[in-house]
Amino acid sequence: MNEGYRSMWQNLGLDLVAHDALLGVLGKYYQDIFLAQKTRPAGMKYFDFVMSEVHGLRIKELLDEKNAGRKIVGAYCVFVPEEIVLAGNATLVGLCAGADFAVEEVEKLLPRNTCALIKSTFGFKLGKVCPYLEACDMIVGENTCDGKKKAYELLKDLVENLYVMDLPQVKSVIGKSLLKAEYHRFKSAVEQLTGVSITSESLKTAIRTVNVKRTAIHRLSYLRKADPSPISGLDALLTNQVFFYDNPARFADSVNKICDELEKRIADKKGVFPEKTPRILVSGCPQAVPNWKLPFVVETSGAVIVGEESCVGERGTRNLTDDSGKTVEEMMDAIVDRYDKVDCAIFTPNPERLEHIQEMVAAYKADGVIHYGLQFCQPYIMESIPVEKALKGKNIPTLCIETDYSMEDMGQLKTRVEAFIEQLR
Ligand code: BJ8
Repeated sequence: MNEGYRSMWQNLGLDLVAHDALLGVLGKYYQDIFLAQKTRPAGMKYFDFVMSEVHGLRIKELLDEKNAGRKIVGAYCVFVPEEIVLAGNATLVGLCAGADFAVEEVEKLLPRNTCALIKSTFGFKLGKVCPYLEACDMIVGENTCDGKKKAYELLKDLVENLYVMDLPQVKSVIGKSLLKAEYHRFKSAVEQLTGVSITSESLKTAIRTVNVKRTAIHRLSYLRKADPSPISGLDALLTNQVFFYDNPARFADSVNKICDELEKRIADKKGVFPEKTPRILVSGCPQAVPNWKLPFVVETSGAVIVGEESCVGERGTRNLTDDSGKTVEEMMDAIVDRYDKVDCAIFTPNPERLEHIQEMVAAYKADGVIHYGLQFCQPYIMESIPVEKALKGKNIPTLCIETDYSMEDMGQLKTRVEAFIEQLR
C-alpha cells in the first residue's frame, strides 16, 4: 500500500493499527473469494483495482475534490437521491456497513438483537476504520426501519454532520407528498452545504449522469439472462457494490466495457459455469461491501446467481429518472416519481416487491429463489413469510435464510444451500 496513504488516513483520524488489521483481512478475503474464481471477464480487472484501492486512491480523489471546493455526502440508503447531490456540486458515496467491527463497543450502545448492518455502521465509526465516513461533509440517515430510525438518534452523538431524512411508510398520495417535501428540504440542505443553487441545467445534467450509470447496470443485468451465464453472481454483485462509491461516469464506462466482453461470450456460448447450472435469484436485505458470504456459498455449491432483488441490485437501480422536465420543479417531481417506486420492505403493504420478485424469476429464468434476511431485520424477515408462501404456491422453489456477518454459520449455511440446489437439478 502506498505509504502516502498512511498520512492521509492519519489526517482523517483513523486508528491506523485497527485499519491495517481490517485491510489485511479484507485483502485475504478478496483473494480467496474473487481472485480464486475461474474464467472471469477480463474487464473485472478494473473492479479488482478499485477494490485494492478502495481506501486509497478513491479516498485521495474525494479529498482532492474537497480541496477543490466540492462537498462529500455519505448515505446509508438508496432513498437518498444522487441526482440532487450531484446537482448541488457534491459527490454522493454509499457508506457500506457490510462487516462486523468493534462489536463489543457497539453492543455497549446498541441492543444485541440489532441487525448486522446497523451494528456495522456504528462499528466503523467507533473503530475509526472508515475513511469514507470521516471524509463526509454531511452524513444522511433516513427514517426507514425502526432499527435505523432509533440508531440515528444515537449516531448523532458520534458524528457532527448527521442529517436525517424522513420517509413515508405507506405508498399513497399523502406518502408521496411527504417524500416530495423531504426531497425539497434535502435540496435546500445540500444547497446550504455547498453554497450552490441547484438550477434546471445542473439538475438535468445530474439526472442524466445517474441515468447513464443505471443504464450500464441494466445492460449488465440483461446479459445475465443468458444460459450459460457470462458472469458470476459474485462479480455482478461486486459491480453493484462499486456503483455506490465510484465516480459515476468512470463506473458506467467500466461496466459497459465488461458488457461488450460479455456479449462476445454469449455469442460464443462461453459461461462462467456450464450450461444448465441451477440459476438462483437472491431476494431480500442489501449486501453491502464486503458482505460476500451468501454468493460465495451458493457459487461454490454448484449454482449461479443470476439476479439480486435487493437495494444493492435491481431494487436500487431498476428505474431511471425522467429527464424531460424543463424546470427545477418538474425535475424534482420526476425524482419523487422515480424514488416512490422503490419497494423496500419498510412499506406497508408492499405488494410491488412480490410482483417484482416474480417478474425477475421469469426474466432471469431462475430455477429458485433464496430469500436473504439479516438476523433481527424485522421488515425483510416478516415479509419473507408471505413471499415464500406466494412463490411456493407458484411452484417456485424458495429457501429462506437468516444470517449475519459472522462466519460461524458457514457450515450450516452451506448444508442448507447445497440441499436446496440439489432440489433444483
Ligand atoms: S430502501 S432496504 S437501503 S432501508 S437490514 S437496517 S431494513 S433492520 S437496509 Fe435498506 Fe433503504 Fe430499505 Fe434499501 Fe433495517 Fe433490515 Fe437492518 Fe436494513
